[in-house]
Amino acid sequence: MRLDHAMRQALAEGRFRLHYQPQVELGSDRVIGAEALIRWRDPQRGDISPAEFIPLAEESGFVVAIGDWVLREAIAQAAYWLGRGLRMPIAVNVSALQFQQAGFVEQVAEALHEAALPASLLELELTEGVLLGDADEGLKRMRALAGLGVTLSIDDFGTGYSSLAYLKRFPIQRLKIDRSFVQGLPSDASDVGIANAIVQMGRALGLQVIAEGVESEAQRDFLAQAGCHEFQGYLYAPALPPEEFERRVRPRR
Ligand code: G
Ligand code: G
Ligand code: MN
Ligand code: NA
Repeated sequence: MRLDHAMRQALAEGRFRLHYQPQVELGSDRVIGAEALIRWRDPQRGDISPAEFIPLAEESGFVVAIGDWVLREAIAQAAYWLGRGLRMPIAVNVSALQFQQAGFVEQVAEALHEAALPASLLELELTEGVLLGDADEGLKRMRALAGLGVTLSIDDFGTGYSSLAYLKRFPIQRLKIDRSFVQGLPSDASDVGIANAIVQMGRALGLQVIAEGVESEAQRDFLAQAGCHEFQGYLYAPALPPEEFERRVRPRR
């Protein structure tokens, strides 16, 4: 069976899961949020990485259907946790194609409403590619989403096309430093320069800055002294099944 077909079947049969990677605050080590990352275990093929099937889904357009499911599932999880007294913002990856669908904003609003989830507990991670194409329409959508109270962030920041002018105009609250720039810290001079520049630019624009792919204390310490105070990466935890995430965040219950 072709992967594309298997993917459609997986969605229909409810085989996708979301795992949640902690986002941690400097100093307190408090978990301040979670990034939802899709997981797929196929009975025949075993685990299939989203790095493999998401690009394929983007090509075929099926990523829109997957993205709808991810959005609803993440919102349901945040609402479930909230009901259990755990107030945990969840960040969802939104592919450019999904963002550009007519009715995307309404869909987000409706999903939040149905789950009775405060919009402040949803973050949408956009890539710089979202801003390609119709930039005016994109800006309109971002403003409407921000107007709902949803947090918007730029994922994989530094790898795409966004100009500084865009950053100034767009209602973005957060930059996520791409892990490719974290990897070589603190020894690689280019990574040092890029990481410093992103943190300083973020601060100048009044944005939160979170570093992705933080694997070592040396990386974390460098980022901290550069002024970045939020981290995500294997140093803390990989993406975890929701029950395990909850146990880690709240050891006793
Ligand atoms: O979780 P992992 O590191 O294996 O993810 C690999 C890639 O797949 C990353 O680029 C990540 O952004 C992407 N990805 C994971 N989950 C989702 C999702 O729910 N939606 C989209 N569009 N991309 C995802
Ligand atoms: O593209 P995006 O930033 O959404 O992708 C997140 C991806 O990074 C996920 O596949 C996740 O599993 C992976 N990831 C998370 N933490 C680390 C880390 O510390 N090191 C590496 N190499 N990958 C990580
Ligand atoms: Mn992401
Ligand atoms: Na990234």
